Amino acid sequence: MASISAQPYSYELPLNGGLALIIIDMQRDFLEAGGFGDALGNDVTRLQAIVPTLKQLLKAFRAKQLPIFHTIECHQPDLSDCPPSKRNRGQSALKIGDTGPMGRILVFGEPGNGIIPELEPLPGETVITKPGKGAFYQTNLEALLHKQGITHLLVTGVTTEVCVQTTMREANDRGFECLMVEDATESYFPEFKQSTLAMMTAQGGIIGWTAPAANVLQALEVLRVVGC
Ligand code: C5J
Repeated sequence: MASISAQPYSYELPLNGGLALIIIDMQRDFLEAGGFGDALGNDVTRLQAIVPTLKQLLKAFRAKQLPIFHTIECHQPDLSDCPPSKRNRGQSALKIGDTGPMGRILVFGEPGNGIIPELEPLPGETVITKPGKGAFYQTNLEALLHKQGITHLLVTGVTTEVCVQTTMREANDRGFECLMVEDATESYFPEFKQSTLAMMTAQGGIIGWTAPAANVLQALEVLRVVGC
């Protein structure tokens, strides 16, 4: 085992290829003006801060040919997978399915729904399209992880307290050992990010671990040295 220095205590990495990186919803809809996050009244520029860190993690995982999963929050063009409760929630001028400056809000295939160009998935990386906040809801993510023998997940992306937290809780309930990378996740609300990190690790890591990307990258380097 190799260890990541983490909260609330060291996170042991498997040496048998059981580790994956999951990047949640790094989409134009959440990071750019004119998308879903903006329509809800958020300062979307805050989320840009984690892009360089995610690029570093992607580079390290790609170099070691470790599995990478990207997710996209999206709905079918006919909105058949979008419950009215989700579409009607809030009082924004633009709702899911309405046409904004980047195409229809949160609809699969629209320009605004894609992953930002800096983090574009490469061939061979898995892209999970999900209609909910959690990446396990109405997707084949769990089956794919089991099929690839993945037991440990490094969880990143946006937004910390919504889709990232929901996914980590879902993964934890399914028996995956999860670590949220502190500076590879961001929220429109800094206080919600901090609270989420604290909630994950409270009570001896009731949901999992957290650590900065530097600690993760250092541990991945050791993995290379021991030949994994
Ligand atoms: C939200 C997400 N916030 N990716 N989605 O609606 O966190």
